[in-house]
Amino acid sequence: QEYVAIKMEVVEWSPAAKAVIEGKVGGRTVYLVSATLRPETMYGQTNCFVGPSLKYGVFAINDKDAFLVSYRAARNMAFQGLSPARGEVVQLVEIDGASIVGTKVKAPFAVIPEVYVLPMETVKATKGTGVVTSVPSDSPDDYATTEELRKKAEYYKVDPKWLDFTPVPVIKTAKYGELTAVEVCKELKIQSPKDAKALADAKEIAYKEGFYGGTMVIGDFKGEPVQEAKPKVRAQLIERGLAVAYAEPENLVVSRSA
Ligand code: ZZB
Repeated sequence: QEYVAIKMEVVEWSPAAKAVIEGKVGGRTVYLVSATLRPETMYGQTNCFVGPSLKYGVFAINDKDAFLVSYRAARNMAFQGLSPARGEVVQLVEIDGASIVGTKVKAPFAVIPEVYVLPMETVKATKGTGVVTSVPSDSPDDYATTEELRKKAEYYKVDPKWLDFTPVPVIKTAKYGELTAVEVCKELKIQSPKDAKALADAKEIAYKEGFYGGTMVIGDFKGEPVQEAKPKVRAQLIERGLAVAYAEPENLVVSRSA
């Protein structure tokens, strides 16, 4: 699968992240980088997620930029032109996910221009970059997790002001309207991010409805079918330097032998 890696520039570190990172990045601009298959939903980003118990690193991409991602993603990136030298991983500092929570980042193309990093216990270390951009209007996982955090902010150690948003309409579907993920979560009676089976079903339904039956309600391609808008939004993000293409290992093997 070829992902789009969204570059979310750090605006303000959480105090814990600042203590770990300050003075360690050689003056580079640091981006939290999330892997997505749904670039057309970026208008509706409301926050960003990291796994609180996962390890991350800040990796030099060149003299100017550094990416905060999992080590595994940095190693893959080093074979895709995203490191100082091919195959070379340059880790500037290591940091755990819990420390990153509360950091404020820019959200490219989003109606909410700056968003906070929140914890998501179901982030997989083995997929993408380990950083996930959150679109509760169209991603059932994101909706279920942000609702859970609202209910138990203290337990999850999040400041309620980091959750001061509502889902932003991006795509209209005939069956579910403008907030597909919210409606699908209601239909399947999803109560928590731990309802793994129901969430997997919800994700599949939301993907299918959005991709095959969805129309954009926002952005430069408003009114166009999602299938047509998706590659155009992807291209815009990359052209404007707000994102880069990122492939996972299976694809790398194919492209190297090709
Ligand atoms: C924004 C977005 C908007 C996403 C949406 C989905 C949806 P897949 O198909 O299983 O590969 N993701 C990326 N990395 C991780 C990770 N390490 N752990 C958990 N989730 C991760 O899923 C790819 C999607 O899973 C990515 O696309 C990302 O969330 C998330 F409206 O980015 B997505 C119906 C889904 N809608």
